[in-house]
Amino acid sequence: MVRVVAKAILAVALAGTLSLAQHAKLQAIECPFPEGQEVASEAKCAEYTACEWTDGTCHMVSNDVGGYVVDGEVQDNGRGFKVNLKKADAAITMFGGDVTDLVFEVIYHEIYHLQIKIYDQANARYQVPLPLNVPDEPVQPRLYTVGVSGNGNPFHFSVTRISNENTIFRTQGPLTFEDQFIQLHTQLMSTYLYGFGENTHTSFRQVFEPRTTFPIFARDQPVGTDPMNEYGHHPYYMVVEDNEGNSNSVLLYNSNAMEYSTYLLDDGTPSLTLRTIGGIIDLHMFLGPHPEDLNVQYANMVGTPAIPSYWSLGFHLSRWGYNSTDGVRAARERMKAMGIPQDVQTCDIDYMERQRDFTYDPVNWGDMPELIEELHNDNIKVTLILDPALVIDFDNYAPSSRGKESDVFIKWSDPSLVPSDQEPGTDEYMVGYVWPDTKTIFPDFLKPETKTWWANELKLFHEALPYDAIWIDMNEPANFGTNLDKPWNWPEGQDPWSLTCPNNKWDLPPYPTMMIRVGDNQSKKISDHTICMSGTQTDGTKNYMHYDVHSLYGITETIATFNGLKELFPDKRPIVLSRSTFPGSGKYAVHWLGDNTADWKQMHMSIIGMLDFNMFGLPMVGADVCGFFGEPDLEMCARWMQLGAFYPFSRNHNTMGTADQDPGVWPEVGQIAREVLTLRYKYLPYLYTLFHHAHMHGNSVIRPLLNEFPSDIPARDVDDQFLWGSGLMVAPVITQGATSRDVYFPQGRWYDLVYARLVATGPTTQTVYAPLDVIPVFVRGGQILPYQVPALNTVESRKNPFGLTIALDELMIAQGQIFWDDGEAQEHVMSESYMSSLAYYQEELTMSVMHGQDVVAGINLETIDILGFPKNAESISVNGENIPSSGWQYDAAASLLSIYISVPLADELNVKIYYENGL
Ligand code: MIG
Repeated sequence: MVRVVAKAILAVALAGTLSLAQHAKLQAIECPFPEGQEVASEAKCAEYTACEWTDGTCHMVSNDVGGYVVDGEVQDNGRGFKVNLKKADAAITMFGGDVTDLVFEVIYHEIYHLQIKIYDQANARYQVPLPLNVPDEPVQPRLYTVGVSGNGNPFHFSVTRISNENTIFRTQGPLTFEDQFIQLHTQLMSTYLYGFGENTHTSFRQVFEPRTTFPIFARDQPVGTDPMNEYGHHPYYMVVEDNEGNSNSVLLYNSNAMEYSTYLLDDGTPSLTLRTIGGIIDLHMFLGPHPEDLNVQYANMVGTPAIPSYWSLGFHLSRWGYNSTDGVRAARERMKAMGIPQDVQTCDIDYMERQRDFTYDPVNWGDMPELIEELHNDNIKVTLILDPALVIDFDNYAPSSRGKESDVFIKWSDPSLVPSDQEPGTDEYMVGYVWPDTKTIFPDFLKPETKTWWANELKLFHEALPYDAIWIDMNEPANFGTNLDKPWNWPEGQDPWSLTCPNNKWDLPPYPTMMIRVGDNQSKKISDHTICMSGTQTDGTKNYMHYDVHSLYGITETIATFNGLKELFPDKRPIVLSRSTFPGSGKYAVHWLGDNTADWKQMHMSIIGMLDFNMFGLPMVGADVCGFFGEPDLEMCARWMQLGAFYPFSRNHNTMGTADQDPGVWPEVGQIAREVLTLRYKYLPYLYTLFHHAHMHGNSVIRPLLNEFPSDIPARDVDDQFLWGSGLMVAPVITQGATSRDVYFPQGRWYDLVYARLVATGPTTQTVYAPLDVIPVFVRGGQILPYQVPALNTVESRKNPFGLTIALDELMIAQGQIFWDDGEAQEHVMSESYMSSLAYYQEELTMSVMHGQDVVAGINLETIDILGFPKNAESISVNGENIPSSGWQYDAAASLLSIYISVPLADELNVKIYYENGL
């Protein structure tokens, strides 16, 4: 193929007819049936003119008949180019409503970033109304070229990496662009495909054989192992292209219900089908070239992650069903009795009066203000849950009546849709039913008035209960019993009722995606367990169908809550824990991975979820430690506490009606939790430094091995181990009864974090001993990790002296950084933050302080552990002066040199070690 770099356009003339081989290849491009692929038959296939039955498969007709034809010459506009497309044959369709005239538009953004849009020439269609960060002017040079077929030819396009001619995107078969069904197929460079969420995939690497399809649409769907769409909407994937680890990533910026399929063509070519049932095709492609570069590039476009307040990196304890303030006190007492570190106590919906937001139960939680005060005096922060649905009780419930005054609730898109049995006096609001015992309405968080009203409610609530953080649940949004006779929790004795959605194009789309067939979709509808797609929302300028903006509910509520807390605590970082997320949520939110079960398989899946969300630019993530549903036994909870100690967001949480599972419940788990959380607290300065990089640059915090070792082929399949940044590798035991596990060590030296001994020099796989009280954690040679003497909470630990873990590589070199600030200031002012860089080279450690000396006043650096030091030192000087020989210790068995000093962290430091080199 010829590459035309100058115009960046490659005209590919496709032959009018396809060869037999091409036909065979295209048979893999499945024709999708709304009822599911099980119904495939020749007769069924014949119902769709866009489909063809050959050799027992129903597949899309070939591109020259079924797709679009390039209609005119390419128009270059300096920023990229456009070309018009025309439907090849109007008679060929899946569900009708084909858009006849399309625009294919390429927009160059950064050296590594381009955007490709395909949209209706004549009529504006819905587009995601949340802005992305793209440069005003395109940046040169470009790592890519885009090729599109020439005038009059069947439309296809490709994107090529210039440096090595890797074709990172090459459409295959026909493009389908109908009002409510858009489908695009591309071939991929390899099957090293990662990402897409939020869903239930059971391996980090996606599966191509057998063909696998997953839905994407925000939904209150607990974790399981079948392909299911869960709480968030992240149509973003990454492919590692070749042995060198060149990688690209692609976001389909579209919020409609979707699904994607991964499969192999008959000749083995890895392929991907993307389907969405609204909006436009809006692809953002990134060229890395390496996975961690992609993380940075993507995060910069959607917004880099929030820097969490320091205390939120501490341990959180939670459960649904403490049932009273005394229930909380008892759990807190168990933590104290066992000496288990804790920073946050969370209260779930059982604190509320009749499960109404902004209230607390006067009977069992009557002394909640006192409880919060006690916790605060104990250095514990308090997180309270809120649900989006508010009760319709305008006379007795002020938040709703104020909301009505400001007109903040979601309405039916047309007055004729208001059901005749809807609660009187609810105007055109869409009425549903969730946790409270009366019907509810749903705030429209896209609307500016809603944000103001919500901020005010948060403020009034804080006057009653001085919380520190807000947890927003049920924001897919969840509604109970939609389209069914009545919600499962409908009050006894009342006539059955439920929110029932109309039969129109929004609530009964021709292709509702596979989501209606998976999980607990009882009504087999897209509106199942949520509100009707026929709702209307507005951002003040435009109106939107809920059909289009459904998956934005979570992010818009997150932003409203974040900004509300910002006003409430002008000098503090807001902490908002959200269940539903969308690209860009990481800038505001903490995320937990939803309703999991106390199950070993799900413990493993939590690592996958955590890796996914780091890709999605939301590194402050974790799963419910010890499982939400079900009851863990001692062993499982011990293992999960160990793994959870390395989740960025570390919280033990549990459902209603189950036995307590906080670590203090079992003395043995309590002991294990104390040890492992103490280890976490010790290395919080390292974790915090990683979050600083995430916030400033968009880096991941939790990394899959492939981000650090992109050309290491075995590392690409590892998803039961993960890294903290580039320095620490966690290999948790997630198998029942195991007392050891195999660990894959990529290239380099790896030391045991606790025992400071060299364990492996990779690449190698080794079996590591891990009895119940041990979680294998390794420091990577070449890294310096800052730490701080731990304490029972971060208020205390932040006052303690620092230390350094220096892990030497083969060349006896190591480096690192320390970031520090007051841990909660809203503005992340660099000049007021402490940053030092650490370099160890030729037996000399230098710490250079860049800025922020004031913020570390009074904190000393006291211990320096050098791992992999060959023999004892003869003398050691600190800032040019020899220290007495009592100032260090050498453990020959571990090859560990420990140096004891006491110098202000604010000062420059030089430590020089003299030892007899050689024999
Ligand atoms: O329908 O607030 O995912 O963490 O404990 C259940 C009660 C509602 C779901 C959340 C879970 C929380 C629970 N909530």
